[in-house]
Amino acid sequence: MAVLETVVIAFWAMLPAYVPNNAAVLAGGGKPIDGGRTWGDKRVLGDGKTWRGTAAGIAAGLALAGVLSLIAGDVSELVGVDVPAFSLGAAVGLAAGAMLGDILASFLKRRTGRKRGAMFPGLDQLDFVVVSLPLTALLATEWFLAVFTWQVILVVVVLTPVLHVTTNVVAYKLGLKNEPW
Ligand code: CTP
Ligand code: K
Ligand code: MG
Repeated sequence: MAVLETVVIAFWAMLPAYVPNNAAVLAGGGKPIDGGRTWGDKRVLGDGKTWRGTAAGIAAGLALAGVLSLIAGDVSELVGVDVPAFSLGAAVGLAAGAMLGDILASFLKRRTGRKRGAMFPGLDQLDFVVVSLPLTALLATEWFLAVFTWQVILVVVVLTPVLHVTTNVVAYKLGLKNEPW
């Protein structure tokens, strides 16, 4: 498979996992998932993980997967690369997995003494990949094996941190996010 083709498929297939984080930033606020609870002297998750942000993130990922599935045929023809439609299991795995990965990352950040918004290089950029891919493999095994070849996974691991850093810097400059990471 040509490199550019692999990049197109990797980006397309990951979109339902990329969008939830950004939607959560835009919609966030309200009741924190941990209800303010602490474990020891530290919060379990912190005020940065809210029910509203999580629900909006998952909804945005699912909606995007639906739209992409509708246009997959036309886009494939247009760009000359066979981009896949998303099965329901794949959409849920990618969208919910992304939010779950972000939440688990916050749990790890709090356990390691990092305050809300603190940076955790590596984890910040790949938390959602680490959970969304295995969850998708579990919920939509056939779809996952057909789309996520090892080449696609390699591109995802390289491309995701680059996209993550770029979108967060832009969101920060636009005043949508408190920190540029
Ligand atoms: N957000 C949310 N619910 C989520 C994820 C994010 O409401 N499940 C919103 C919050 O307003 C959060 C913002 O998006 O502050 C930025 O997300 P993120 O950088 O993941 O959270 P942080 O505030 O940096 O908190 P943490 O240190 O726990 O990552
Ligand atoms: K995060
Ligand atoms: Mg943050």
